[in-house]
Amino acid sequence: MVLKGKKIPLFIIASLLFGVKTYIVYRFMFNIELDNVLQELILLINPFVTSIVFFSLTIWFRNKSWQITFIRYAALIGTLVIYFNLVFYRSFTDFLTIPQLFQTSNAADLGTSVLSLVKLYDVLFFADVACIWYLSKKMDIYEYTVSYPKRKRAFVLSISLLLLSGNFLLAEMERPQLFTRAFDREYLVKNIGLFYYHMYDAAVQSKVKSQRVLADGNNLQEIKKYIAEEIRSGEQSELLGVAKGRNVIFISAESIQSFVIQNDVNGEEITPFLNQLVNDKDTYYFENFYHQTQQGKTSDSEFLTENSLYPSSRGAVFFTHGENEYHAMPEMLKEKGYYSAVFHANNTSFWNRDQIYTNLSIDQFYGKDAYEITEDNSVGWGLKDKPFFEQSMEYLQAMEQPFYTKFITLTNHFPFELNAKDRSIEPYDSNSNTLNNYFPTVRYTDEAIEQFFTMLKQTSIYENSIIFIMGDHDGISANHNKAMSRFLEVEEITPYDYVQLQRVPLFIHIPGHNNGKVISKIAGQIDLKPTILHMLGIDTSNDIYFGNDLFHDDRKGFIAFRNGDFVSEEFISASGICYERLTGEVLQIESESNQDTSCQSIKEKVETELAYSDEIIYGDLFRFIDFNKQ
Ligand code: GP9
Ligand code: MN
Repeated sequence: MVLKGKKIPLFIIASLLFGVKTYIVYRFMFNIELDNVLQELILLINPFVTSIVFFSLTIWFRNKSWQITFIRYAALIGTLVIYFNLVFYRSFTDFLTIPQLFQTSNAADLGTSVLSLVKLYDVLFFADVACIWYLSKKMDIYEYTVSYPKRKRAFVLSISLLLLSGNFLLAEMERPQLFTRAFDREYLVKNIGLFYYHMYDAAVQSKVKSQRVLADGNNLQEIKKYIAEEIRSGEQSELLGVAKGRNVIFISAESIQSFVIQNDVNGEEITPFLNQLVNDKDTYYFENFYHQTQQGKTSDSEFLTENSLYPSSRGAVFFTHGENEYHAMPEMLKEKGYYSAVFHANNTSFWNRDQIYTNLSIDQFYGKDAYEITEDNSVGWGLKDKPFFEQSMEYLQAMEQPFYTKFITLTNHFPFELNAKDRSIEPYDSNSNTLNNYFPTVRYTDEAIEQFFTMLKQTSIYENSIIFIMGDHDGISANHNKAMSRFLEVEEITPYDYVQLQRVPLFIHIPGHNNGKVISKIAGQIDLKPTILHMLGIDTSNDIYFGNDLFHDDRKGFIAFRNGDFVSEEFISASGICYERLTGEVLQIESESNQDTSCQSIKEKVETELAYSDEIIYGDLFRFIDFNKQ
């Protein structure tokens, strides 16, 4: 390539190619929300600024073949970083974090899921890399290398750093305190690009690691004071002791979202059994119950439920802080004579469960090896839910009572595979196979839960138990918004709709109770620990947790999401927009005004609360407390 008689240096050609590619990925393959021209501009310049900064490092090599090797590998590694993020994004609508790279024990189990995320046209991603490698072998590439004098090298470096500062300055203008309030990875990637986001993530990682070493128990007083004043003041459960001495059967229903409840597809009911429970006299159904999970998905929902602490904003807390001291529900129940067990027909090391369950004081984990798994009785991720419950019954019947048990279903997991003979309803018809196939697997799980109830009723366990059914997290990510808007018959999925789609069902079934109803108050996974313990009549006054008893009116009034968004009785705050919760009306857009908004005061509480929970976990602060001696 020649411009005005001069050859354009290879590092500039590589920067341009890589910049264009990165921009295309940011703009068209990641679903990044752009609200104004400044955001568009930042997203456009960032890929080129980043490429120039990295590829121009090559001029510091005096040896020309090193220059070429550097450019080749920089292009290859850079492309792999983008590509891995893209594959991850297709499933989770999120970006990779360092802790996730170390969750290797999960990787082996992800087989079919990952394959369905890789597309044939992905080879195009590597086109510029192949080009650079090919050219550098075939043509006389040395003519395209440079040997600048020192002053010129310093000049190029200053220019690239100046460009970078310009990018960061614009980012800071667009999003003040971007780095200090960085709950939201999309904001980071949008403003500083994927590569600086990864560097930032690495810096956060080392900070988190040092926090445990430096922690002492001093901050616990402040945290306890916050909990006493803001969360628990005057807490008095209406249903205190309603299930005293009973067994607990907790069903964690994989990927079931509330939008399927009392809804139909192709004219067929999706969840006939759960719908029946909505109106059942022994059942409380929470229609505005939100999952609060992040990158740790099912494991985050378990963490929230057992501890009433928030999961990590990056990675899965089950992995990153699996060795911490906890004061989890199974431990508190053990003190009251309960035996605890988890049933889940997957590898026991998935999500590091085998390790953290011991720390949570769970007595027994019936994993994959406890089940008879054949080709015929499995699909997708493994043992189908119906044989899973059938085979679990034997263990359950032999268990000493009272027990606390958790059943984690699996069939309704992405990519929602199901053999035709197990299908009771047909898939939906839209441009998203994920959404289409979701409905038959949801129905399958609904039937499996119904059969489980039937089996329980044939034993004396049923009458002596309290049964919880909870959706662990969403199953349909924002990548399927288009198909989802078609199904829900709305024009588009706004940030408000997206938050509302994070509702998952919560049923509390108390055989013989006769006072059940549908409850519309907002609720979340953080609330389960105090709710369950109080229903069993167990005192929690010495405990440290961030949720509220769901059968108590004077609650703290908001459900916080890990990215700093929240839902309150009145408002929903999402993507910098404050909405009225019941109508979805936009009340204020954060970037357009600095005035105090109705959402603002709650937002501050949300951030304080998330920070306190992080402090406990990162500092492993419970090691400084003897909960029995307070
Ligand atoms: C894995 C199962 C699914 O054991 O719990 O995990 P998810 O991908 O939903 O977090
Ligand atoms: Mn799950």
